[in-house]
Amino acid sequence: MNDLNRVINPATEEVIAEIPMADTAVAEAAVEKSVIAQREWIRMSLSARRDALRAIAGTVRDHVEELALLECRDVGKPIAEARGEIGGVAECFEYYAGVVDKILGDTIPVEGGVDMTFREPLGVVAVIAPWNFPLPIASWNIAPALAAGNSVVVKPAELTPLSTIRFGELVAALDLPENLVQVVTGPGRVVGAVLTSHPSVAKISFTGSTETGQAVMRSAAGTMKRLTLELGGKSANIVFADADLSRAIKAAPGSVFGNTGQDCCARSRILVERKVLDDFVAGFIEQTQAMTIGDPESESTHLGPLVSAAHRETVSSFLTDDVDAVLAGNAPDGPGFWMAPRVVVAPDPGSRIVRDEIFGPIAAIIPFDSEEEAVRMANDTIYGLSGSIWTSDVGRALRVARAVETGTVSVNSNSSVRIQTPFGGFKQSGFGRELGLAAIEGYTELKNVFISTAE
Ligand code: TXE
Repeated sequence: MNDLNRVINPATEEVIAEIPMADTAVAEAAVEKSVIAQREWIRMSLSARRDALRAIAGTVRDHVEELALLECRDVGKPIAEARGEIGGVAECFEYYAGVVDKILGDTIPVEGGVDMTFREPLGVVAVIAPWNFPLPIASWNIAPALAAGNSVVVKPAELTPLSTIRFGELVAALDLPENLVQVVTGPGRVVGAVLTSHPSVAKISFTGSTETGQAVMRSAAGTMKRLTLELGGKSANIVFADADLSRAIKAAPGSVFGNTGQDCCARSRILVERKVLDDFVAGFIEQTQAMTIGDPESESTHLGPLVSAAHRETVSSFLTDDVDAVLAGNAPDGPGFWMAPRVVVAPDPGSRIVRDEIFGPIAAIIPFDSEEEAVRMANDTIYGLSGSIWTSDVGRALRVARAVETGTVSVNSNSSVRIQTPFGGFKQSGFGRELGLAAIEGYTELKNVFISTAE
């Protein structure tokens, strides 16, 4: 181990922990230990592996408050949301405990024998996690990886390692193969570089920026690693004039400002049919102003600070003098990396606000005149992660849902993620799918076995 990483509470700017940063040798040793752990794991019975995943879920449930408070202080996330998200981590392990003995193959009709397929584990999986939903996103990858018979090395983001470190300690205290799940803290350019190039790592599950995802792909190419990449987004929330407008308005602020906008599924482009634009804008600003911004440890807080001073600077860089932004709330003065929500109506279609992932509390509301134009605008982005359609016309809902180039889309809802359903991107939002049974494909190799029945 080398330097210490000073972890800061973004709501107070206080140092809340000092974490050792792994160097190359520590990261390599973790991979080697993971190889041994995987061999032991895969020799265990199906029922023992199922029970192990249940035990992980159980220990997370027993420590929900502690893990939620760590997440709240580390990310600046409102405690009520953090609690719900940690509950989701337990559910994720419960779900994949049920999957352990349901990883099926096919029997395929062929001449001269019997042909069948098996889904074999990959070996060591490295999970490189982001700072916006630290333990939830790590769990979406750890749980299916384990269920499919792999071992895992997790690298949390430098800014927010605390919940993942504690999770690692809780898992280590269970009666599981030693080093089955290891947490290695450290910088992406050091630990990440080892994990993405080490010949004994079979797969990388990465969540982060599109630029870093490209670097991960390049590094992983040398040893042909399997990849799941969940990258940026610029999702559209399309509101047609025939929608239940009050429901659409009520739901919209949370879908872009939730987690203070630091959400890859943030609906940061709200496309509104021009006929209802004025009503929508007025209602949206009113609902946003009703959100409580402040102490993340208060149960009534809706929005906390941004994760770091540097990130607030990046987000603020979108608010140039030529941007006509409506301030829709009051943030505390500081200490803390606060930023009140901003709403920009009808921005220039070529502007950074419309094209780039902001990852902060800035929403663009953009008018459209026809269904065709709405679809064209929704697809006019390099990203394709999530999105929503608000309409009372079922035919239109299905037409537009099929036409938008995005991995997940909701109708009359702004939700994106369910443990049972596949989640992942089109285009430069990445590839591979997390969650649901689909995730198992990403953690297994498909093996074909032919047995001759010739006499
Ligand atoms: O992300 P990075 P950053 C987007 C969002 C945000 C921007 C920058 O727009 O403003 O990315 O955030 C590790 N090899 N998202 O700089 O760099 C790093 O240590 C291997 C969207 O924090 O992508 C961390 O664990 N790993 C997003 C993880 O990658 C490397 C969530 C993510 O960091 C590495 C987060 C390397 N060379 C940011 N360099 C989403 N999809 O939800 C860094 N890392």
